[in-house]
Amino acid sequence: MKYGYFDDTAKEYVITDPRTPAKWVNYIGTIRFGGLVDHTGGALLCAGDPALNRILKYIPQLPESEPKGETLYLRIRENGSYKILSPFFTPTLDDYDDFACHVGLGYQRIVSRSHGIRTDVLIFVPNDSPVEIRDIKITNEGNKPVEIDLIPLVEYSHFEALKQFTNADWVPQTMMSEADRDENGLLILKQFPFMRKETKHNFFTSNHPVDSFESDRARFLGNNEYATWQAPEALKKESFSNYEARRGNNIGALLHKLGTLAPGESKRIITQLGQAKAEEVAGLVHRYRDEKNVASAFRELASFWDDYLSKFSCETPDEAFNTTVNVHNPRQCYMTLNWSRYLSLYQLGLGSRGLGFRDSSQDTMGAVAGAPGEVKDLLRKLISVQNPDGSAMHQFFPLSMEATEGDALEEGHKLVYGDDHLWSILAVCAYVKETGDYDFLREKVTFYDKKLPLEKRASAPVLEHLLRALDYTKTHTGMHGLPLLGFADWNDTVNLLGDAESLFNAHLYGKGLLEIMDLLEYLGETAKVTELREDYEVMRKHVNEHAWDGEWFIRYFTEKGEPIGSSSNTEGKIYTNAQSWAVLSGFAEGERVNKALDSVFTHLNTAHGIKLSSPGYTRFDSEIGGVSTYPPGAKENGGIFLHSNPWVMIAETMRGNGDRAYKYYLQINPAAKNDDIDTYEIEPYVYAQNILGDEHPQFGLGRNSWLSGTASWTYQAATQYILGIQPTHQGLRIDPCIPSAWNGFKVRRVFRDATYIIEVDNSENICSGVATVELNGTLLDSNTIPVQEPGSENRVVVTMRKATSNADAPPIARAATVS
Ligand code: IFM
Repeated sequence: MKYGYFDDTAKEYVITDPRTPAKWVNYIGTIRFGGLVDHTGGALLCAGDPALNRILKYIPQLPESEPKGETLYLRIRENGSYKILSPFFTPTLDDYDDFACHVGLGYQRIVSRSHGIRTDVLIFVPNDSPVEIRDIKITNEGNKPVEIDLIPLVEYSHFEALKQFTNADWVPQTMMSEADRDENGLLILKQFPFMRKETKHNFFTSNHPVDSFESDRARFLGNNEYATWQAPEALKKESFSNYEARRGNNIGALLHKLGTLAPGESKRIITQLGQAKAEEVAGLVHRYRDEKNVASAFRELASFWDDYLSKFSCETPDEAFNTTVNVHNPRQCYMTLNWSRYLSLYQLGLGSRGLGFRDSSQDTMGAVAGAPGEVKDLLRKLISVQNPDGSAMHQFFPLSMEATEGDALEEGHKLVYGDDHLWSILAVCAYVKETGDYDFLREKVTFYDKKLPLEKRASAPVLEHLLRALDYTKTHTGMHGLPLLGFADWNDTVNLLGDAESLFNAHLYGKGLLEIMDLLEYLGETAKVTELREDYEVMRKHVNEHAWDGEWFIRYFTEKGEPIGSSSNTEGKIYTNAQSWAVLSGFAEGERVNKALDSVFTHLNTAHGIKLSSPGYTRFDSEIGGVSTYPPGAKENGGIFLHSNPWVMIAETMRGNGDRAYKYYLQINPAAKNDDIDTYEIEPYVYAQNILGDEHPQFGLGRNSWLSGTASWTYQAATQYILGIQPTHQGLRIDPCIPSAWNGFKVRRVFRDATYIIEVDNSENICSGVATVELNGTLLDSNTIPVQEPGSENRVVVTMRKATSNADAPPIARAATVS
């Protein structure tokens, strides 16, 4: 609790000490307009694409004391001199009496008190407008009248984010600002690069008369910028210069003279930072100058989140689990749906990345219940960058829809990632199971072909795209009949040459086949199911014949047929994903399930989570690739790569080991890190991508928070496998695998527009085994509840029981999930 606490009633995390070990951030808006806001009020905003249309200049590598993107100054006038304060703590770093940054659902609210002045700033983006609102309330809480000036400030980036950092002549020569007054005399400061003047431009304004402004950073800081953000020269002057920048580092600094605030008196100023066409600016500005409209936009934001979160909520005996599953984890899933791995403090959205095919496919699975419409849109985009041969482009830029092969372009490597295309199968199947929108499978979507304009590209129904994905893997195998690795599989950093084989791809293919067979069975396409079942059995045979190492499964074969992830290796002997995915695919036979999962526990588990592999590679080896560029214990080289932890949880539930699955869940739950936060360092309210492993001297240090597949998969592990509430084609399946200490739990689930209030009784304290399911008072003979009428509310009572002898009625679930 050193830097803050969870406020479950408000669904917030509240940071009470701004000196956090790293910046802790939140996201506002969406990728259409939005970005991240840190806990000291800095912001990185963009519209549509962080690389191609960036608005604010936020340089994460600068010291934490620097303001980034946006800040706010207060100036108190005392006996002819000025006292400068930062209500956000940076950049003046003064002592404060109180500080609270409320990390909310799609908003940030920073409340601080210093020198008797309380500043309360609510920061958010309305659901339907490209504007960042900062609703600022200043209150004189002292016992003397105080004369106050308020100076909100933004610093712009060139819209081409990378150019901002690679060209220090062309960029500043093009950046310009202009001041406009509206019909009420209120100032609108516009900013644009010369070439974009006639199209959209950025604007910064407020609902209060502005005394004067600065638009050039050198003038604001002063003395050719040898002044600092702590003591800008402009703040020592009565008024700003009103200079309209014609080049240089463009900022917007608006000096508001609020006059004298009597004790107890408050003033409210609303700033707006937006991007729009010239003719649209006035309307937007007008709308959000009105306090009532701002309040109602904030209410609409809250109702978006209420609706999004209303699809699933649980009450279990574990409060930290409830908080994470009911609020923070699904919120993170929505942010990954928007931002993929593109824009965070770690993934800087500068140009080469875009949205990843594999990443975004997985992200959709965590957000599909809450945001099915947005998921469907993203699925369409993803499928449209699949190649006609069934493989997929690795990533695409959301504004231009241009796709690239990513790092697979590296010389000497294959041009594809061997796994990408298969992820869309899991994503589309999850979408149709959740929504029942089977028409989507028939919708025609184009294949990607860079050389052809969109209207000339071939197209096929979504289902055909998925079948081609399977076919690509079936027809691209190596010497053991296992799928080729390509440049890499899920693990981007093991880059083997030539026709190396990947067990991950084999398992993902197996899981994809299971999903498609389940779907086609439901659609009555039995002939195709028979054909695919044969493919499944062929791959299952290859895996078990070639990849069993004695105690665990092998992870790769090099092009010479040498194993990686085997006891015969000296480094990288065992890999987590080879074990968990052998269970998820259903390929692991008999006792191999238990042996593989127990090997994970014995060789890879640590107090901070499960490592990706062990032991780490100790020197750079160009034949194994990127993984050996990290020291042992970091990232994919034996680090705790959190994304792969929920896969082990899921596998454990599939063998019925709820206690082990839950142990794994708890050890990575960020909410549980709050007490050892100086080791972990990053936000306790979202999952990170990586924690340093036990081979590293800084074991336990987290990095790369927010944008990680951990969000989606941990959410799926918690809701669908531990609590066991699973959408299926036929209805809602209830199959919990919980810690035996739990006596039961409750869930409220909205599925295909009907509500299910589910109560699970586990008074026998077992992990799994559903004995009875009652729907609205009627006993069912299966643990899958058929889809109920839209709008209906349904009571579901579930009992979990041990089967003690053959004569007992056997549990109706958990019979044989693991074959
Ligand atoms: O699977 C990848 C992901 O696509 C990007 N981040 C790293 C992961 C593991 O290499």
